[in-house]
Amino acid sequence: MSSAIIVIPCFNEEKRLEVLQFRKFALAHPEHHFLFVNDGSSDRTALILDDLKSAAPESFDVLHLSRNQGKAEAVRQGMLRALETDVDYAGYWDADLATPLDMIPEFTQQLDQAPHLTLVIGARIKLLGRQIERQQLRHYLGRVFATAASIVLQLPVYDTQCGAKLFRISAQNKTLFSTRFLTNWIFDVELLARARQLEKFYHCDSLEATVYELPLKCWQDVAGSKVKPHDFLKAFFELCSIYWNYLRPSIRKPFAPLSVQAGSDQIRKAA
Ligand SMILES: Nc1nc2c(ncn2[C@@H]2O[C@H](COP(=O)(O)OP(=O)(O)O)[C@@H](O)[C@H]2O)c(=O)[nH]1
Ligand SMILES: [Mg+2]
Repeated sequence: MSSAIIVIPCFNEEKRLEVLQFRKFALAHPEHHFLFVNDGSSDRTALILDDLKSAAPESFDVLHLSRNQGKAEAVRQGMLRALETDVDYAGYWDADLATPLDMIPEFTQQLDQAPHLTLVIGARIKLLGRQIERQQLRHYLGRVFATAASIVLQLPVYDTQCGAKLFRISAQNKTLFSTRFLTNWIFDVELLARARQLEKFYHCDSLEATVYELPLKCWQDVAGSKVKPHDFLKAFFELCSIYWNYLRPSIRKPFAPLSVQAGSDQIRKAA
């Protein structure tokens, strides 16, 4: 049975963290593990996470960052540690469980069934027979943003911003997290832009062939979001910055060297 480690970024989550849901899932799925990243929270988040860990250290671990650094850096720190772990897959998931934990086995199944896939991302598509409950304004703003992101990336991706993603452990995926992100809330787009660079400079397989968007059965906007209305405006400027720093045709050097293990495979393939 395949195993996964899921990074949960947490900033002041004492009111939203559904500890019981995590415990229940961990009991039913001992093959999966959680790494909570406490991003310098000033409430009781640290205590709650430490309790969770001491009750079941085989399922839960906590990384405490001494000061708040934002979701992108918290996820990056967690993923760097997760990708070094002896499991099959590593991913990240929003702490508010907008995407329920029950979806994790569906994500792992996709990677199990299709060895050519390196990344599965959740997609919030409002179809009949699914429960996608999103505030109308955020849905429409989100659709405009997603369309702009897809144009900038030149990739027919539907939903870059869903907070549930699972990566196959590979040197290529490690490279994606190797340096600090330029953006915060839209680092998911930056990740795909980085992967686009690996395609261009190291002839890695194309994102069209290796990324799978999994339409979620259930997703729910959870109150208490830290995203503010002006973040949407900021997101469009950040999108321009992603284009400029990663995707403009005149770029001659990738954001980071491909790590050695993947490098030798890929360079052999390119030769
Ligand atoms: N590490 C870190 N995580 C954050 C921060 N702000 C939000 N998050 C986490 O990011 C995830 C999504 O946050 P949320 O406020 O629900 O954003 P939304 O769902 O996009 O509206 C949750 O796991 C939060 O704990 C932050 O400053 N640092
Ligand atoms: Mg949320």
